[in-house]
Amino acid sequence: MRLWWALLPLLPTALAQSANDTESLLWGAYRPNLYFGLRPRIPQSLMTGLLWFGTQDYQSLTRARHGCDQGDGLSGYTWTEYDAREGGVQVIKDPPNNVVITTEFLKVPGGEHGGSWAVRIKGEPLNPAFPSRISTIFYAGLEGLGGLEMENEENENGFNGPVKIMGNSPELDEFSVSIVDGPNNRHVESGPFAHDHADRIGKTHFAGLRAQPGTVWQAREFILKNVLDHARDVLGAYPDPSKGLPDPSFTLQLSDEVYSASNLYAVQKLFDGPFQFDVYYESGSAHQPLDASILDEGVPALLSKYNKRFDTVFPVPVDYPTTDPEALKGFSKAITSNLVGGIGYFYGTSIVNKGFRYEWDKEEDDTSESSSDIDEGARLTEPKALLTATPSRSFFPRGFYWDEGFHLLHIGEWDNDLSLEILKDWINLIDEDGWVAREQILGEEARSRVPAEFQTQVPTNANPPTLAMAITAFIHRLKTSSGGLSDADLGMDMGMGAGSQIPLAESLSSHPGSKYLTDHALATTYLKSIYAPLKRHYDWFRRTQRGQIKQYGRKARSRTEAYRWRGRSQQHVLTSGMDDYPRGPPHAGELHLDLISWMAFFSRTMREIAEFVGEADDAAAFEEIEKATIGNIDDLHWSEENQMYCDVGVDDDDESHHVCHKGYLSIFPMLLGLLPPDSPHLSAILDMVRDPEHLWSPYGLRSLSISHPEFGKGENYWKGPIWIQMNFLALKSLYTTYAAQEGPYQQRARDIYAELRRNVVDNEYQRTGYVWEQYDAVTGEGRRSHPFTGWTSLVALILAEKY
Ligand code: 6A9
Repeated sequence: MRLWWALLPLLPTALAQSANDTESLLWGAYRPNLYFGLRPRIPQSLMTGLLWFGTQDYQSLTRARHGCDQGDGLSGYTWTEYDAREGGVQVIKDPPNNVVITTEFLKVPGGEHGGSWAVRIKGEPLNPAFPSRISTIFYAGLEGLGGLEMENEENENGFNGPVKIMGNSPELDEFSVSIVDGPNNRHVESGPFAHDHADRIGKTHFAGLRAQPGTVWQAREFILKNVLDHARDVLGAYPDPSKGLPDPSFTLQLSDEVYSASNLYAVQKLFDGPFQFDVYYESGSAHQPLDASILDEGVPALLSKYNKRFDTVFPVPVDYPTTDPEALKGFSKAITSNLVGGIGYFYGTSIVNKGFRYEWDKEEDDTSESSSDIDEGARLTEPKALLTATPSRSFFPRGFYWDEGFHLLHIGEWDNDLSLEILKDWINLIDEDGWVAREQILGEEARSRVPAEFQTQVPTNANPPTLAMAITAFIHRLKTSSGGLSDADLGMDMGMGAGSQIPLAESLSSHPGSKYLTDHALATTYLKSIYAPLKRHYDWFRRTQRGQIKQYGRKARSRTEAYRWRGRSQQHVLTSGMDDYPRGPPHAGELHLDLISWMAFFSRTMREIAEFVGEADDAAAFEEIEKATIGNIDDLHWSEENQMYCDVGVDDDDESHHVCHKGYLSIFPMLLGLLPPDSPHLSAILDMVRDPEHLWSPYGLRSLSISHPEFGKGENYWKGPIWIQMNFLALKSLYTTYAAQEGPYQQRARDIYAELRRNVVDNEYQRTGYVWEQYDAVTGEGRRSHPFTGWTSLVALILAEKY
């Protein structure tokens, strides 16, 4: 009895922990546009970041590294391990400055405000035969309410001791940030680059700056200006960036000044050779002072735990043909870690133009502006918050709607509850009409990376509803984890070797991101909470992207289910996601095969979720629509003459006809698993897929047939190049449906699956260092943006056969 009373105060905590463990997700490398930047998931709060530059000349200062930029010439920046709740390790190789920098990030739970964390930043010469003289600047800036204060006194000549910044904010409460040198940083007195003013090297300088509200993200500019102003004070003039250092004893450094009411503190260290320093963020309520031992012990523990779990969740199959399974695992780990380490938290306004319509998108009573008025109706929205993965840290460090559904398939396997947190944020973006903007460019920092002409989003424009895939995947995980469905029911038991089934109970119990898979009531509550907005979103698609059924409709079994992407231009259908894929000329009467396929898939997901949350009537209605839509795919889009699925176009005489371009579009009903395994059209699709004269290449399926007259022409974005996420869809539908279920083409589907999987994995794997946005349709070489660890990371799922 006594014991029971003693435990009572603990109860609320225990209960709170049964909900999604959002505390462990408060902090993260949520500034993926930076090489290294931590922030919490709080709109206005503490922003931290790392800058570095070589001290050999002034040019190196102007090329100070901060935001990920292909122009920096780094040979790689890769999270080798990253777990959103625990931390990770990133390796950054910077040949121009002859340094490899490692960032080790460790979360330390405790207290009531999202815990503490520790970071170790290490540098080593890439080539020890050459000098490596680096200056690092770590900063912490506070947005919003609260304050920051430096504990140290100003010190003109620099010093060696630790630096401590005290702070508080409404959400984080009391905290401190300390920056502490490692034990072996080289003091220049003993090194080969010793010189008169050795006291400046190996020592610490700092500055306290004032950043106006909403500008802390520009820390790099403010900090470099302070360094240059200091140089001007010492030299009598701003240094000439085209020249080397005027005096070898002179080092570029911060001013060692602290302005009153500073909200941005920068702490600089100057190193010669290998270095190491730690940053400790201590949450006051945790009452746990941090020191080097937390990293000394915590990082190896984190790595060993990560590696063990990786083997369970994404095992490299023992029978996968490779000479170097360890390297293959390292690759799979890195792409998974970079996808998760590429998750960002964004907050701010975006630009929306409600008035814009193309001519062919105008309804009869439409009074909206014409295309020439595009800018007039552009307005800033209310600020919104979004936790999301990002396609590319250097090129596209922001949220993209249809990319995210793919990201969540991968993230959800590693950390189910994290994928639900992200999904929830996207669901929260659904507006009262049911619309979500394709590209989420939230706030000034995000906008600074996007040319003005690409910033405006239009509320009549859609993008493939891939969030439906994430919801379906969650429901399937739920069913498998609670034993409700057998593997065979889910089409996973194919006897294809590998044997990659998760020992689910084992991997679930060991990770905090599995609460929603083990607690059925929690899962149901979650699905109920997203059901209404999701339905609004679905209704928006059906209402606003509806197509007209004309002549072709004579044989259509449904009069309603036909679809057309709005917002296309003459040459592009950006809304479809396949920007320059060939289509017919724009017309109010055209019908798009990919969109009707997505709508069939979305209807299926709506049915699944409605069943799960007990909305039986809705489920029946969705099922009707799903059937009608799948029926209309055949009735409206199958061309008997061409033996393929096609768009529908309208010619000058107002006659409908099929618009057929062999490529990803033509195989959509198969990609999304909509065709039954005994469909008479499956054989033609598989033929096209497997034909080297069309889609088949030794590196994956091409977006457009190599025999198509437009293959490789123009921008050549979706006119041939190989996209991994589309190959993933093909592999997924083959594995779970066409190769798994009995049918006339089962064996052929199996053969194609096995070959395609190897082609995709082996091509990727040979390109060490970076993964790319797409791959050349003829040579398989990486093309366009890199690193691109958004949906290209799906290779890890393909390798482990986690579909
Ligand atoms: C242009 C230029 C610094 C294009 O991965 C994101 C999207 C995909 O959703 C889409 O299917 N990518 C694909 O066709 C990249 C889109 C980039 C648009 C922004 C601004 C800024 O350059």
